[in-house]
Amino acid sequence: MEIAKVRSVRGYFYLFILLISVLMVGCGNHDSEKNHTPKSVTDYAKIKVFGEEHATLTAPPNVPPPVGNRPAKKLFVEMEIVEKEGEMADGVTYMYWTFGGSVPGSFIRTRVGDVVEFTIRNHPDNKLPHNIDLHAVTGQGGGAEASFVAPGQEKTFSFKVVNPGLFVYHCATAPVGMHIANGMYGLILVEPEGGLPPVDREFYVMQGDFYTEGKFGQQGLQPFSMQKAIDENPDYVVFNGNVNGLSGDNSITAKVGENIRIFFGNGGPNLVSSFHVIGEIFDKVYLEGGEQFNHNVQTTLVPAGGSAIVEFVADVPSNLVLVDHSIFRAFNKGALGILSVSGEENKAIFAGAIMEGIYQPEGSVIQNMPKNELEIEAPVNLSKEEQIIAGKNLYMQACFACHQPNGEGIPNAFPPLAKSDYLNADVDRSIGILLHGLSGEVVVNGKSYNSIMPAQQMNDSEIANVLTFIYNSWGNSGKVITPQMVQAQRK
Ligand code: HEC
Ligand SMILES: [Cu+2]
Repeated sequence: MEIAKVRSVRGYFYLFILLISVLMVGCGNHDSEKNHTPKSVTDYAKIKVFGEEHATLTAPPNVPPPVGNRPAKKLFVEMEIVEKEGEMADGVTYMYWTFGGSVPGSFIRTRVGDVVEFTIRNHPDNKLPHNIDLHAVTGQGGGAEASFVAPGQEKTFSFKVVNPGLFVYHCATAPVGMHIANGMYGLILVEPEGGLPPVDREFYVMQGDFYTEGKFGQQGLQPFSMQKAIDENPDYVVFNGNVNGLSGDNSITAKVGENIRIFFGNGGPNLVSSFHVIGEIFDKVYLEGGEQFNHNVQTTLVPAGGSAIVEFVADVPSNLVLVDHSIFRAFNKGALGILSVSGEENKAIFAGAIMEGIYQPEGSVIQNMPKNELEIEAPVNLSKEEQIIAGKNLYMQACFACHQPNGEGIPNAFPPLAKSDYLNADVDRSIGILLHGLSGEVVVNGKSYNSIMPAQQMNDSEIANVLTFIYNSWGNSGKVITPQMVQAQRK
């Protein structure tokens, strides 16, 4: 009797839902583009899979090819967790924990109804256990428990994606905040049936905040600061893992007239992003990475552990600047990226003088100029003596703190430049060290050093001068280094 009553109430409820759905289908199409009534999860769960496929994964800023019209499949995803040192900013390194070797981790592209068979491997050289919580997963911990894996182990777990959208994944091993803060996040896209509408270019960009013992720009390997993370006071707020992650050599490019789609995620761990592109307006934003979209948006709010898909046509040539519009993060903490758009001007849209070349943000701390920009200053033809004088000045600014005023270095920490067999053996190698920095083991005068020498922000003639000074001091070989020799190494 009780049960029968419940049943009939439930019956009315279903009838009601049905009625609502019919009404919504009837009048829901104000927008000319398809903004269809989402199917229910149970509907999507019923989608049958046809065949199998190995997923292509990509590192940022690239995304795998669209799913298009393919049916739902059994999709094999394989991902390796790698703990590795990488560059946070010029001269600053950080021990990143990564999904697939990059920050953000590998991009996974699926379609609704796919059954994903996910194999996660924890590299034997790693120090810690990890796991993965995918926001696209309906199930305990988003897969966290099922994927918990120790170094040198692998785990396979399986799930069906039943909600289309753009989802964050992240590590959820304790201390969770620390694993995310070290770079353990990425995006998984679940395309709707029939795929997203095609565009000309797609990019993968993710914001993250980082907490280091040293303040912004402090040189060398910077350890994670738990206290700053708890205080939510990051030193770095960046796109694609580091200050140069989306600028300089890592800038993205497009042509005028192209339709551009950015899959934007926010790994956090703490900050909410006010994602904005200086010089464009988003024609379309899939709010929070879901199925609803808005048009003509200037800035979209992306929560930590959330996403958005933004689309726009690059109408005029320019360097579009991607920022978190909490603007100190952009100009002082690294949240700045460049999308360089080339092509024909369109005076009807933008009649002002279009600045060609590199966007130079205020605040000189961010070095996002491409390296060859430093060569613009014409090399001055100095005599050997003039080079030595200029070089000594530079040495006393840039090198003596580590290598010491007399070039003797500091035992076990900084190798000597005085009578250095390593230095004298190879001029081009020395130039390369100033250009790119040096890490790993080196043996100088029979003693081994294993530390980090930061790359120097110097132009060609400065490098030539400082090296000529060193080669002509403290019993070294007396060689002269010219700006041309440096230029040759830069290329
Ligand atoms: C922050 C400290 C630091 C600064 C500043 C620094 N170096 Fe180094 N340098 C090192 C370390 C550490 C190594 C060894 C790197 C390794 O073991 O991997 C090194 C190695 C070298 C080497 C090769 C090893 C040798 O002794 O021949 C050269 C050459 C060199 N530095 C030149 C310079 C010059 C020139 C400058 C200034 C423009 C400079 N360094 C500034 C720390 C520094
Ligand atoms: Cu982890």
